[in-house]
Amino acid sequence: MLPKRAEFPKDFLFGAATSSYQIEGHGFGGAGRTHWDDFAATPGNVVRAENGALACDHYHRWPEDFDLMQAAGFDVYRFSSSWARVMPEGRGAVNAEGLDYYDRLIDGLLERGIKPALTLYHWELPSALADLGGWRNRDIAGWFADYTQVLMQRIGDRVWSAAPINEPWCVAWLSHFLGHHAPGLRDIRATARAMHHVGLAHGRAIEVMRGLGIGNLGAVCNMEYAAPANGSAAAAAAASLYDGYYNRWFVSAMFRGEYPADVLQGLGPHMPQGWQDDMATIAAPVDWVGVNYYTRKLIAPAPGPWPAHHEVDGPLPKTAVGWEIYPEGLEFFLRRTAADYSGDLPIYVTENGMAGADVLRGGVVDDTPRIDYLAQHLAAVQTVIAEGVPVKGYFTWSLMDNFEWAHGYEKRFGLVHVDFETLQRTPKASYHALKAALLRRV
Ligand code: GCO
Repeated sequence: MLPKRAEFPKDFLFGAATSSYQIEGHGFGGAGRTHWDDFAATPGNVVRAENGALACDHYHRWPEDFDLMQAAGFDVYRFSSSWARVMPEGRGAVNAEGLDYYDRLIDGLLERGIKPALTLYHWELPSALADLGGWRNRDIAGWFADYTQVLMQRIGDRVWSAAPINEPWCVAWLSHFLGHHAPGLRDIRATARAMHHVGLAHGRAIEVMRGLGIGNLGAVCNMEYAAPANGSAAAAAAASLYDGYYNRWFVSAMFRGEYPADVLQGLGPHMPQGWQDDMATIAAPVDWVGVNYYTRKLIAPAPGPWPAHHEVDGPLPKTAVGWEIYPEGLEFFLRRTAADYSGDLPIYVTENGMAGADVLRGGVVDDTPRIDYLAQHLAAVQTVIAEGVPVKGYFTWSLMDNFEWAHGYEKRFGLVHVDFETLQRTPKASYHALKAALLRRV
């Protein structure tokens, strides 16, 4: 059973989240090519080499999708804009169709009484900028600031909140060290640069938006609980380092203007020259912080160069992408974020959800495991709110099934089922359960 709205503070907001490349249909509306198109076109990177060209065709079907959100009683919708849709080459020429599209989305939300929570980058870097080194190139901070200016001077007056970059860890580490996401690099120097430039771009975008008079600006970081795989001191140290570059690096830079010393030991030699001078920009004040949380990892030491550890299979129940279900991790991060970094600022759970083995049968999708997952994580939110942690809202990932990156269309995270042949939407049991919980005000 999901907790009812009435069991949360009066001003607590419920939302659902999506991202541009995962739902829009990047082939429509004059958008430029992105590094995800290139990554997907390279054999072995994405299941069945699928890409976001059609996705959910939200580009045309957004009124239907927003009607579903409104009918469920959501207060706020977290979505992202595509840089290459606004500026197909990443710099210079602006695609008027792209700006018009985001303008329509914002007004479509406002007409339905839903607050627009915008993220300016959710991973689809324009290919023309990837050619110039992408996140390895320090100039990306300026390019991103310019894109922010172009888009926000058009729609910034009507967004409820804005965050520059979704999940800096994924942009930098997952994509440049592990190579699992575009551009698929496995290179420590590229990683160190991306780890720094993504923060610099964040700070520059915050400055631009402040300059435009836009308020309610935040940062969205993903966090994964790192548990030692065994009782040894070496495993504890390995888990702590993992926690450092995954969970502490970005919030430490943004809220304290410093990088964690344990991580700098490994990345320091590969950092761009003069990085210290950028820390004040990276720490530009924000108004809230978003935590994306899904799972935990067990970490054990391993031979080899820094960081000299690896992930070990864990014993807990797992989702369809093999992620352990561990709501205690969400409690931990909400507490620590407030205690060590953001203080009294509002914290939002900006993503939380699971992939399920969801099957459409006779017009119904029984995704009871997802309802249980949401119930456990909402209970975790209630626990820390009762302790005084200022959590002000919760967004489910995701409103609907979509392009799940390297998993293509195979893994389903949605409250709403999407048939990727017909693009028909079917609300799942979890959608109906959440709707019942949200519409109950007493
Ligand atoms: C994220 C992701 C989403 C993923 C989700 C599930 O911000 O982590 O942005 O794009 O689809 O996390 O893997």
